[in-house]
Amino acid sequence: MLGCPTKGCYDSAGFTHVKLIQNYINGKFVGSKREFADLNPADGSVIAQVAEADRDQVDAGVQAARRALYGEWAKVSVRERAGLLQRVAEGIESRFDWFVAAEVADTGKPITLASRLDIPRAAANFRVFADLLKTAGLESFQTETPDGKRALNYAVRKPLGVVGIITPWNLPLLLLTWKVAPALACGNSVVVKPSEETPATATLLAEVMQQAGIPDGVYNVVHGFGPNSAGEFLTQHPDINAVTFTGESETGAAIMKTVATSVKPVSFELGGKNAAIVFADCEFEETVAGISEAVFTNTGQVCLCAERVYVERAIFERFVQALKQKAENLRLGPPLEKTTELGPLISAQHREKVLSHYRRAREEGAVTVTGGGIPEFGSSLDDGFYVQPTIYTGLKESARCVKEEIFGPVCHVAPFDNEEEAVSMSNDTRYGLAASVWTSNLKRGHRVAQQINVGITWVNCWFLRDLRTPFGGVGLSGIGREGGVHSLNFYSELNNICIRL
Ligand code: NAD
Ligand code: 6OD
Repeated sequence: MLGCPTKGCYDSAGFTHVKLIQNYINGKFVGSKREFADLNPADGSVIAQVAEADRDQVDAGVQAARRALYGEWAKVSVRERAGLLQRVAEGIESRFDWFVAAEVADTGKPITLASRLDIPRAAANFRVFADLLKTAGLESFQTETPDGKRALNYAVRKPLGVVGIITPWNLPLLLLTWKVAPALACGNSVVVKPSEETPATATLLAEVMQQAGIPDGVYNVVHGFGPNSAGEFLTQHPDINAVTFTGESETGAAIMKTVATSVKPVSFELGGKNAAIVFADCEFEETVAGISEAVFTNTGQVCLCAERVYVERAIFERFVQALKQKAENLRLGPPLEKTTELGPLISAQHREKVLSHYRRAREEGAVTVTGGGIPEFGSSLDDGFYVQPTIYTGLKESARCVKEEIFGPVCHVAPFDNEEEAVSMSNDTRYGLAASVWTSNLKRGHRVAQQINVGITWVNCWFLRDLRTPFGGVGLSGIGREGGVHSLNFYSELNNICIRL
């Protein structure tokens, strides 16, 4: 296993013993002068120590990535690159149980969720861009010149260079590979800074990269925090060519300021305060199940989760009671238990943030339909960061709990009287990531979906992804689109060539 420092940390039975998770620079695993603890959110125990990259190590990562751009990597043909990405996907699949165990230990998410969503999607991210790479075309125009002759314009793609990739803790490997795969597909080299809360799978991926034959320096991992740590050292670095970031809107704003002076391209996938609109003509049971999933998946820690649910008045009371039932039936428990549906929040600090929103909701006049506190287990899970799935009603649309992203297992349900009102309430936000519309009238589904100011609207479903489609947000929810050819466009420079014929 080439001495990977994460080897032995995780196996299919879960975490086995404490290890040091190291940085990965120029094809080597390296420690640092400073270390920090990686905690298991399910019981607060220490999983591993993590080497925090200092400024010199971030620089070493960037310089390794820069050298890689002009080395062996530059000579790899498109077909070979696609083959390498496929091998990375196979490498993830062949270590499936390790990746699942590492992700579960770091995040506390249920093993069933990591096995169904996070790790398969990570492999799929590499496959989709491997396939796209072989088929994506480019525009060309035959142009009439002023003197009646002709010219031919065509564009070619070039790598951007060294891409800095900074990712959050909620879907660690899924979101990291969503950016690494297209960046490598376009011939770039990358320095990734995974969340300090979830350092493991980015490091396991380094081992996969080595074994797949990705040249040294093409994929580098630096661990640490944001301000005055590896995240900021990376975004401040003069030799990176672009930054792609997923995380909070405020962090996106800070990164934008940092890179503004050197005018670097950015792609930002940021927060959301997503609406779900439920019409009285919806398939009732399917919709209740769909909304429960949209609110509570990953303990509400998905940027696409619905925190505002608008329900047509005719079915409002019945719907609230049915959703309450669903919430109360959700099984909170140990992440490795196959029957567990809801794990903890990521950290004590994040739980305090969510609980402060719960308190504020009550101060703002909310009616607590269910939840609102901390569950009791009578076991070591009481040292973990669990909260109850929670539903509120009765808040004004101007309440802070209706306006601000909470990022927990919680929603506010409000009634509406007509389509226009539902659209207007949904659009009354500074965010604009995702929405869902639930109706058996497809004409209305189209009509409403087209009026909502977001990057993606689902009709009678939620988080159903086709990786070729544009993904991103408007307003505070982000800048740019990734997915399919949109990713290729961000991760490459287009050079137009005009030939007078
Ligand atoms: P965060 O913004 O706190 O941290 C994300 C990453 O940025 C971490 O790696 C962190 O260390 C780093 N970072 C923090 N400050 C930095 C700085 N000044 N410079 C450079 N790097 C810095 O986000 P989080 O708490 O990890 O994740 C939750 C947030 O992410 C939520 O707001 C959620 O909505 C959002 N999110 C959005 C999407 C999307 O696709 N739109 C997906 C997942 C999560
Ligand atoms: O599915 C995706 O590609 C994606 N970026 C999902 C983001 C989820 C946010 O937590």
